[in-house]
Amino acid sequence: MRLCVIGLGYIGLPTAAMFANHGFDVLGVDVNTKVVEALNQGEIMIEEPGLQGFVRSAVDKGKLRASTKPEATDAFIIAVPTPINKEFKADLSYVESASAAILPYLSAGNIIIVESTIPPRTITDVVCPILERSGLRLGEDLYIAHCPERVLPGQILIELVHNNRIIGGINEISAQKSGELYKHFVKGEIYYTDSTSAEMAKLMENTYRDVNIALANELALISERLSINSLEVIKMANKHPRVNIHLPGPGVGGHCLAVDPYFIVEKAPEEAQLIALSRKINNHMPHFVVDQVNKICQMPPEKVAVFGITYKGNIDDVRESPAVEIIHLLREQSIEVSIYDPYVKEFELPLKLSIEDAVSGVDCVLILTDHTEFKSIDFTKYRALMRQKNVFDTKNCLLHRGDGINFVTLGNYHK
Ligand code: SAJ
Repeated sequence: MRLCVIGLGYIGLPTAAMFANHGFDVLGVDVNTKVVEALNQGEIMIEEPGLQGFVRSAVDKGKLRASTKPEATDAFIIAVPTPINKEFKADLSYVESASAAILPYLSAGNIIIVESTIPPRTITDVVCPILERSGLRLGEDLYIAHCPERVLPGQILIELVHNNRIIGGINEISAQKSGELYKHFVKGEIYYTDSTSAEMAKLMENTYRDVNIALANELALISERLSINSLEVIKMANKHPRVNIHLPGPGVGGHCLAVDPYFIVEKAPEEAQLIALSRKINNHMPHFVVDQVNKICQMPPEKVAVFGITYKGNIDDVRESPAVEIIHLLREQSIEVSIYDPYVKEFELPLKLSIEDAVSGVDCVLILTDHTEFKSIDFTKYRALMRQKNVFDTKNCLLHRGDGINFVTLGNYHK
């Protein structure tokens, strides 16, 4: 079976390789010629465990190739980005142009699946009207479905196979036909629904997590006021069989949790009050962190070492990372920032290449990401290099907390 995957990013590329390694003839399409050229050589331009070898094996078998233009195939999967614009509304231009780009190649019997995260009603109100221009009958000649991706960066290849999938068709046959495709590799359950329910379910998954984290972050703020250890409180509360409070931190980052809730707010601003407030609470955390840095230091801080700038641990992705905002806020206060993140190759500011270099002369070490290798750092070893001996761990990840350093953990203000 022939398949065309539009968009070769964090979702499209692993999905294309997955189908190709399961016997499909896959054409990956991307507007970025560098991505296309690299893929045709078996090379990838994103970091994801196991992906390089997986892609190479599909390319070597002749099952996966790339182009800047689609071709006529049996099925099309759209996996392009849906960023947020300045008005906090979904920018659907990539979904629209991908839908329009496949029009000349469509024929009766084709399956069209949108995996991109989209606001509710996008399939019916935006994608279907574009596909109607093909002259083919939707739901009869063309089978259309939304099948949201749900994989966690860092374990995409495992989750693609083992996660449950939701398939929302514009009618039952569309959902069934789309499900047949995924059955080739999905080991989790496949659940069928309508396209709008699938769109909203995907958004609610990430919104649930964002709202839950906002609750944890609010608790961290309360715990500072009341001198409580909120981390201990969460641990204890979660011993209840029906409670699962998430963890506080320096803010919520990434292109999913920090973005998707706005797609709901955009569509129902009057009603989506809790969702909007949660975004506000999480967006406030970088300010709280910077205030804390000022409080922790015995003398006004002049230099701070930031450890970790990615939006979460063990990845190279800095999109929407709270660390970027925190660095910006520190610099606004004329505090010099030295940055250390072994996962990041390029950033808008220079990166330090060693721990010694990063902590030299600083008033506070600020841990913003829980990369595994940070956990075992013993900062007491670097004590002499620091001007003021403060370490602020916003991820509660450090294992060594020896003497001679003032260790503070975000959320633990128990006195
Ligand atoms: N975070 C906290 N406290 C927590 C958990 C996370 O502050 O207790 C922060 C992280 O540090 C990070 C942010 O939240 O900054 C998001 O991280 P994440 O691990 O929760 O999620 P993502 O954005 O990497 O991936 C999410 C996943 N969604 C859910 O778990 C419901 C993933 O399955 C989705 O496929 C992905 O969004 C997506 O593409 O939508």
